[in-house]
Amino acid sequence: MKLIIAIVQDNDASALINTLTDLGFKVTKLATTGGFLKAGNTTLLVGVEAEKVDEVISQIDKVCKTRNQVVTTPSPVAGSTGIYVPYPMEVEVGGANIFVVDVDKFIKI
Ligand code: 2BA
Repeated sequence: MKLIIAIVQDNDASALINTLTDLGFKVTKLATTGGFLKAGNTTLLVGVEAEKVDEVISQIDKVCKTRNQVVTTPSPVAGSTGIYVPYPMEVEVGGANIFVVDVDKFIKI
């Protein structure tokens, strides 16, 4: 058995959960926060048999879209002045970041 950990954007989460559950996959949704943007994202846990991993990844690929997001970081005008101005920077946030890990044991009681 494998555990798919997929970090997706909040905007795609509902559609992806619906798609996966309609196909019979079991999904757990976690409300998470990205370390860089400090913005909310969604982490999905999907436990599946090894032969189903590719099917889940292909559904994630179909639903989740890459988007550009502007993040404003304070940037020093000059090192010695101590004055900071907002500095907009565009980052591309992935459709999904996916980890697939081996499950030693799955117990349902
Ligand atoms: P965040 O950490 O908020 O990152 C959002 C986006 O900001 C990233 O998109 C990336 O394009 C950019 N970014 C992240 N760290 C950066 C840095 N040090 N310098 C410049 N740009 C940076 P994604 O790579 O698609 O990541 C989306 C979200 O997936 C991340 O949100 C984080 O929550 C998660 N994630 C990505 N890679 C991960 C990893 N190796 N381990 C754990 N979580 C990860």
